[in-house]
Amino acid sequence: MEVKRVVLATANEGKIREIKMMLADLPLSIMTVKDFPEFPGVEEDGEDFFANAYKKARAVAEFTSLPAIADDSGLVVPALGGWPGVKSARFAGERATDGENIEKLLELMKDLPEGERKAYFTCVVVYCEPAGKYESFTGKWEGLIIREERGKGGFGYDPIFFVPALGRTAAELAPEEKNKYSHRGQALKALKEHLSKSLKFVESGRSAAW
Ligand code: ITT
Repeated sequence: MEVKRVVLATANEGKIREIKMMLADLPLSIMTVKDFPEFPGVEEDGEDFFANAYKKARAVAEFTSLPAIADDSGLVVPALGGWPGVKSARFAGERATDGENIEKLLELMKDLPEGERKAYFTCVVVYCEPAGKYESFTGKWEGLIIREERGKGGFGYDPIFFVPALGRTAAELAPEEKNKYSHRGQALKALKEHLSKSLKFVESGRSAAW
């Protein structure tokens, strides 16, 4: 089977690892924006996750003339009015590290009782072809924000995101396990079904999208 190229419109290593693992068994050659150092980047000024994901996927597909996959995701804490939300990556500042973002969130939540520590991760994945045709896929993962970090896996807010049904934080899950339950895993599962169908379609010689 011919291998098709796609470009991941993300520079986040944690996302890249998880997306590559989820799509590993498709006949795809997966590149990232890092393979296009002259790509100027995208300002993430959208009002919601979809707007940012679409903007990233569209810009990379146009720039590279290849199909692109973007992920916009974040942690939503209803007791904080939805924060950090679309600002999750830069919650503690423009170049904030995961540790600084966690520290800021824990400080803001320090007086919140257990009943108000519910949170969820959300993810919108957009797949966009160079001509502009696109599809989007979503996922949501519910949990609780605990008071101290637990676990070394994953990235971002994973060490403080506790999943009651699993009895562990997202950072205590093996990578395959995180992909099985996570917001990103759910969105990518739907993308994968979509891509599997399109790849079969291409194999039968009826589409020029790739
Ligand atoms: P790109 O725009 O290059 O994809 P980014 O990190 O700036 O990378 P986002 O704007 O989508 O991406 O921000 C997502 C942030 O939400 C991410 O940096 C984490 O802080 C948090 N996040 C998203 N998914 C997560 C996950 O699975 N585990 C932990 N934190 C996550």
